[in-house]
Amino acid sequence: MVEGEFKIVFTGPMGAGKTTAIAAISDEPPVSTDVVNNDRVAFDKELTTAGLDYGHIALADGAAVRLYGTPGQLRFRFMWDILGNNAAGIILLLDASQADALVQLDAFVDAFGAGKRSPIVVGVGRAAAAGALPLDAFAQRLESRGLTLPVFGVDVRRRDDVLLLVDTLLCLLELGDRRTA
Ligand SMILES: Nc1nc2c(ncn2[C@@H]2O[C@H](COP(=O)(O)OP(=O)(O)OP(=O)(O)O)[C@@H](O)[C@H]2O)c(=O)[nH]1
Ligand SMILES: [Mg+2]
Repeated sequence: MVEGEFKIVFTGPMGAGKTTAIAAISDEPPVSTDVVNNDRVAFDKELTTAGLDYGHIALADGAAVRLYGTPGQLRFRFMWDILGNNAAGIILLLDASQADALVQLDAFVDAFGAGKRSPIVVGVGRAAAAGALPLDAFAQRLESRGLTLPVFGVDVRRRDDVLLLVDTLLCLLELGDRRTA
């Protein structure tokens, strides 16, 4: 059983679904800092996060989870460090239909300490889209770097899918606690 309060950070490139994922599970409507997206070339959607997302959930097992979302755009890179500071764990969201998804995987894993500072769980969206990279490609890329991180196919619009990522992260945290106890 997991107890206490946890800070979890959702990160990943623009359009991967960080804001959507937090909205899908937060007990209250999340705080959002989305502004009009002026970079429709990078990702064609109406809004983009300029500061952070914030939501929270109380889990049945007694854990209170604070959910933070980073911006995806590189010009807000400084927010990754601010939000990643003191995070218990990281949920990295990627979009399998983007050609550079594996490059993004490397970049975000490195930016958040490659799982050495805090555990990372990877959620891959749009895996069923035409031309999407297979899930195995993400796991293999990590393995080729000597990293074993859980990789799940998710639809960030679905509460259960996002909760699976959170629960997996909490399990990893509990395991880490036991190993150091
Ligand atoms: N059709 C479809 N839409 C999806 C899927 N997964 C996510 N989306 C949509 O993709 C968009 C993701 O946008 P956001 O949640 O703003 O993404 P973000 O990661 O917060 O992006 P930034 O804040 O700009 O970095 C939302 O409109 C989701 O509804 C999917 O599997 N299929
Ligand atoms: Mg966002």
